[in-house]
Amino acid sequence: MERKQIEQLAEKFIKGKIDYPEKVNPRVQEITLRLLTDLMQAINDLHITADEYWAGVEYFADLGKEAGLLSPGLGLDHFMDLMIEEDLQAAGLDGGTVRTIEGPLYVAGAPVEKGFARLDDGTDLENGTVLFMQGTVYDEAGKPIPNAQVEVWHANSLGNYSFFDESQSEFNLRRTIITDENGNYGFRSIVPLGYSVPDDGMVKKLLDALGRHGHRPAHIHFFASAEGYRKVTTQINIDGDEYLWDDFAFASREGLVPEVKMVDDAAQLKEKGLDKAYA
Ligand code: MBD
Ligand code: FE
Repeated sequence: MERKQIEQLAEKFIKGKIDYPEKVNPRVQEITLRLLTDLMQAINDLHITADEYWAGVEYFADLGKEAGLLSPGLGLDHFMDLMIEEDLQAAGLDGGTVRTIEGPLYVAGAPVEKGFARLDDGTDLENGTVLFMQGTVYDEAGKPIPNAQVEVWHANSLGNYSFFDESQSEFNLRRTIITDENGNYGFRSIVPLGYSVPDDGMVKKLLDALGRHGHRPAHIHFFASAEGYRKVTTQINIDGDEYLWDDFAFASREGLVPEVKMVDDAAQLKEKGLDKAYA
């Protein structure tokens, strides 16, 4: 089909029949028109058969709640990060901790603690290695920010997240930590295992057809926010993971892989500078 005809059809389908002009959202209209045009063009160019087309419709019907997992798997979450960074750079607002994707597994409403928190409920200690992390929230000038919110969430030693894995207690491995008067936060938890997409799911099905794995390296998610500041969405990765630079979600980034220090007993924490954890 000619390009002109495809454009005319898309225009007709989206703008040719408007029954309630007062309800039209021009932005939704513009985006839908563009996506429909591009989709019809792809069907034309690739000679997508009717069977293939309907298999695609069925795929999306079955995808359901896994849409939030398809997006990172196709690299679109990371792409959105790069788009946001372009805008921030243009506005002269770049710098600071590098951002990376939120992923689909954040849950709001985690318990709030001041300064230091224990994230794990203690049930995963046979499989888990105890982990301490501490840090400071700084402004662009390097001044610590007291009372900043550090929201932390991560998977257990099997790579599963509370709420999505009903075998875990509510808000296990999820906390909001308010930085102390020096802008510091710290927490005790267990070392997570990298998440993998469900074996029986629709995302796995597509990844299989693309010859790709569906594993993430072990990681911990963060939102850091404070009044008068932009919120940053980021993660850290646990160094040494086999998928560290082979993330199915393309979210590993330079600057987000802190040094891991191994200790044998609590007394060594202080020697290694983990004073928050020792306290
Ligand atoms: C995760 O834990 C995650 O962080 C992402 C991006 C996708 C799926 C699971
Ligand atoms: Fe995650």
